[in-house]
Amino acid sequence: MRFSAASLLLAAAPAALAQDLTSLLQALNSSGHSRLVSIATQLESTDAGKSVISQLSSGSPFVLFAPTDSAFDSAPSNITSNPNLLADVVAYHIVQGNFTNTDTHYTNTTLGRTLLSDPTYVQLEGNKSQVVAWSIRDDNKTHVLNQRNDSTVTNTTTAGNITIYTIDHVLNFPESLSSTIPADNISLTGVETALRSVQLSTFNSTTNQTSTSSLFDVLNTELHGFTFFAPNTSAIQDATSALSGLQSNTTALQALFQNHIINGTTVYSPLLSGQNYTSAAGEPLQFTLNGTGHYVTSGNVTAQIIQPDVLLPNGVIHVIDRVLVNTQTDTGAASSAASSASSAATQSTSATAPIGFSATATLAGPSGSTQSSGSGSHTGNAAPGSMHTMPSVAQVVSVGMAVLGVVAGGAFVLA
Ligand SMILES: *[C@@H]1O[C@H](CO)[C@@H](O)[C@H](O)[C@H]1NC(C)=O
Ligand SMILES: *[C@@H]1O[C@H](CO)[C@@H](O)[C@H](O)[C@H]1NC(C)=O
Ligand SMILES: *[C@@H]1O[C@H](CO)[C@@H](O)[C@H](O)[C@H]1NC(C)=O
Ligand SMILES: *[C@@H]1O[C@H](CO)[C@@H](O)[C@H](O)[C@H]1NC(C)=O
Ligand SMILES: *[C@@H]1O[C@H](CO)[C@@H](O)[C@H](O)[C@H]1NC(C)=O
Ligand SMILES: *[C@@H]1O[C@H](CO)[C@@H](O)[C@H](O)[C@H]1NC(C)=O
Ligand SMILES: *[C@@H]1O[C@H](CO)[C@@H](O)[C@H](O)[C@H]1NC(C)=O
Ligand SMILES: *[C@@H]1O[C@H](CO)[C@@H](O)[C@H](O)[C@H]1NC(C)=O
Ligand SMILES: *[C@@H]1O[C@H](CO)[C@@H](O)[C@H](O)[C@H]1NC(C)=O
Ligand SMILES: *[C@@H]1O[C@H](CO)[C@@H](O)[C@H](O)[C@H]1NC(C)=O
Ligand SMILES: *[C@@H]1O[C@H](CO)[C@@H](O)[C@H](O)[C@H]1NC(C)=O
Ligand SMILES: CC(=O)N[C@H]1CO[C@H](CO)[C@@H](O)[C@@H]1O
Repeated sequence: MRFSAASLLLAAAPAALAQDLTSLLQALNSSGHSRLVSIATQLESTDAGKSVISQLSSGSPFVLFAPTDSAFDSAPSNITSNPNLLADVVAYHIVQGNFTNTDTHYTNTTLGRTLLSDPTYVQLEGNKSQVVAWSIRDDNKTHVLNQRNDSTVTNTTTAGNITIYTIDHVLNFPESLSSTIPADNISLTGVETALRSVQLSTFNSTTNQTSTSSLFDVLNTELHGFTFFAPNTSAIQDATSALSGLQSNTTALQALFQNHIINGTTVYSPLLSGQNYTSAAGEPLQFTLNGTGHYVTSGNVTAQIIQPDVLLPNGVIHVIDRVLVNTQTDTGAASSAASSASSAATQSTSATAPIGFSATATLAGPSGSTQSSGSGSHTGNAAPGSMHTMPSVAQVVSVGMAVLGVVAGGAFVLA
């Protein structure tokens, strides 16, 4: 019987932890998670695995996304064969905090911080650990966002302070911008082309050398902690004339795209509500939430966030429906925002509830009368079937053709 293998694990655990671990393993076993129970035993073979088990059994509240046995059967085989990867995978299924009675329907996306902090997979500011995002859809089911397979919670139970969400797939970690763009069915290929054409000089204080990389490479690998308001491909196409007007002005194009970025801070959607941030160009970014949705304003352009919380290893994207055509800059404000972001990042915070919960709880008010309806075809993450799944080959080809059209028009070809 699988559970007897786990008694080896229990024997190795400190007595104080053993009781919490026993009740957790029993709960998992009786809810049919025998693979997860045996994986817990496997975790004892590595330091990273032991650390995950000891945090989980510390008595602190957690939400454990518990994949079913068949979810493990259909997961890539390297997950279970590589003990270090396995520890990271389990860590990504453990969310810190008690999420009961924390009603987050106001933004319709709930995010919690996991135990996954391995720098191979996570490069957020201040070495923060990665988050999981989920949403309750019209089918009344909890769907985990940004997954290759639609992943839903099929049962909920508790063991001590741990809430167990049975899930029908093993969750995958957020992938880099370059891997995320082709997998995204809301279409960011237009903005990829644009970002690749905008060069940015960066000063490396270790080597004292200035080097040039494209804004795409900066977001893909160089920045640790950022928020990018990414216009979708049709927004880029709608702005073709404004963008072609700037094509010979490198400074203006740089400013325009930096006005879509918060440098140094990963701001998930619940934290946007009612807040102001400074863009990487030093201009104010303002956010509003009303009955039709979530909006961002820069200069005189307001765009709607149509897919929030596309998670990346080193930041987050919110997909928007218009280009924020603002070429204003304020370099002083930009560098002071970046330096306060880096000092804020080092302050440790304990994750005990959904991210942004206090902000949204205040905004939602007692009656919840201003709750976002998130209706229409543009609900992004909140809409069924709009998740981060692989588009069909036909979709990829048609988007590719559309982008080629924009490029052939010369909008992003810098002299
Ligand atoms: C849900 O979990 C409870 C408690 O472990 C268990 O009794 C029940 O059979 C489970 N239901 C399903 C559909 O798996
Ligand atoms: C659950 O958490 C509460 C408060 O955080 C704590 O007092 C209690 O001991 C914990 N329970 C277990 C079984 O660890
Ligand atoms: C979801 O729950 C609501 C309220 O309980 C109910 O009216 C609705 O029919 C449910 N929808 C589905 C698809 O079960
Ligand atoms: C979470 O907190 C609520 C009180 O807000 C408490 O009733 C519940 O038992 C806690 N859940 C767990 C799993 O600790
Ligand atoms: C700066 O240069 C050093 C040495 O080449 C390199 O390790 C480091 O990653 C660079 N920093 C950035 C931010 O590119
Ligand atoms: C970089 O410049 C600073 C200040 O001018 C100097 O203290 C430091 O030694 C230089 N580092 C390198 C690697 O040249
Ligand atoms: C380029 O754009 C910047 C910022 O909008 C503006 O100040 C500057 O005059 C422009 N340069 C040219 C040559 O048009
Ligand atoms: C955001 O900026 C607007 C306009 O400057 C201001 O009215 C508002 O009070 C600011 N909000 C916050 C939370 O600072
Ligand atoms: C972010 O801020 C840092 C520190 O001021 C700066 O070196 C870097 O160029 C900025 N990146 C972007 C994309 O603006
Ligand atoms: C919400 O705000 C947007 C942008 O300001 C506006 O276009 C829209 O009409 C507003 N919706 C409601 C219901 O107030
Ligand atoms: C927005 O501002 C730009 C430059 O400041 C101006 O050219 C444009 O006409 C303005 N657009 C609207 C809709 O006000
Ligand atoms: C658009 C959408 O999915 N809205 C959902 C937001 O969450 C509530 C439940 O909290 C659902 O009832 C809505 O359908």
